[in-house]
Amino acid sequence: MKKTNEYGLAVERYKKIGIDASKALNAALAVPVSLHCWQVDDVVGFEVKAGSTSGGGIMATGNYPGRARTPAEARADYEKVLSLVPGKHRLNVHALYADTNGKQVDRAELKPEHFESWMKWSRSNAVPLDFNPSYFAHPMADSGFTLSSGDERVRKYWVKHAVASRKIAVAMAKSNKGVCHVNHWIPDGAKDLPADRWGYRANLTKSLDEAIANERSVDKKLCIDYVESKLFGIGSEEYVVGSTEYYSSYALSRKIGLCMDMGHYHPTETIHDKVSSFLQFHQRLLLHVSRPMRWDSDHVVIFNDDLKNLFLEIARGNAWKKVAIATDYFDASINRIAAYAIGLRATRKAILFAMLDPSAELKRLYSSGDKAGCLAMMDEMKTMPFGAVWSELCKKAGIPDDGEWMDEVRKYEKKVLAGR
Ligand code: RNT
Ligand code: ZN
Repeated sequence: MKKTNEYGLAVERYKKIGIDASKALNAALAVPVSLHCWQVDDVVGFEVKAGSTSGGGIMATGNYPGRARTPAEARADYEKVLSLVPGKHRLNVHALYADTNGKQVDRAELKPEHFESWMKWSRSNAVPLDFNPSYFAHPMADSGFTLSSGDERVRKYWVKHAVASRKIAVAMAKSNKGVCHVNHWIPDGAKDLPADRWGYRANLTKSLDEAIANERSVDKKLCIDYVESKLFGIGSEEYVVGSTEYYSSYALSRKIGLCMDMGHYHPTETIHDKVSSFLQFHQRLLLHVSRPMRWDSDHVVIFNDDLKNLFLEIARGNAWKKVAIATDYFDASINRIAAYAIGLRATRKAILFAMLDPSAELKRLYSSGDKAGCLAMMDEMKTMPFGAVWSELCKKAGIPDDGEWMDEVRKYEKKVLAGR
């Protein structure tokens, strides 16, 4: 293929600093990003509900028209999204997106058959599935506690859901001839000072051990479990049972994965510095790529410093094999297909940006004492002809370039979304 002039010049510029842009571009395309199923419908899901429920501490705000109301509508939307985002993708399905043909199926009773249509879609689109038990938006979660509940009936119920979910994950892994990443996030926590911080955490340990660590019926080579920590939620401002300290320790002691969500820390705290700490000891990390705005607001991900710094850290530690990347945000106030495309394109851009990092040279400069030279180079990387490499990446993937894809969204909005 003939190189465009702009790309050819960019290749030369990167070559001058020892970077092979075409190699970086190919490497960036190969990193799997798991697309969250829940931006399509504002985390509502397709369950036939058992009763009124509380939200579980998360909330999508806005009422932009065009929300997907059925699995078929959602899948049509994912297909549109996938035509607008370059690179390798997976689809991250939540248990509350079960496709049960109008039948009410209790979460503790969910089986692989209730996700058969997802697995079929996954195979025919060559998009492997990941999975999440849904421990929220359910009458059994109304007390604010699930796996950590002091009510044995409630606790046992969610343990059952966890095991059922992990079996579904194994079926998904087999269907995709690979593995399935399973993320456990629970909303458990207290709005105000709990009298007993200890009991809930002890209960959670007991539940996780029953559902994961000591559960022998699930193949751990196929079902890769992660636990997601959090600092606060709506209605759990004072105390969250599954804190970072708690889950980091749990994951480490039970040899399972740890999930870091970019919105789950103090408002000015970022996660890039944590990667090299956790990966000294942990086996693997799952990253929930999100954008907090003053709180865990789950804004659409953009190509900002937080995102760049996160992937730069993975590149500088060559840790791509130890991290799984998944998007997690939901904005109901703008076109949802565009929300997906913006966030997934930004994620892939940040991966490419990291692949183009002159890590070896930066390390050499720094360790030789030339800290100013290192800082200068880091800053100058931001104004390299990155856009030309990104355009080439889009072209190679057969995906519309910046400035082109939004028209596709507008057409889809007129043709499909407007009719909902
Ligand atoms: C909530 C967590 C969790 C959810 C999804 C829907 O704060 O980030 O990952 O967003 O499971
Ligand atoms: Zn998350």
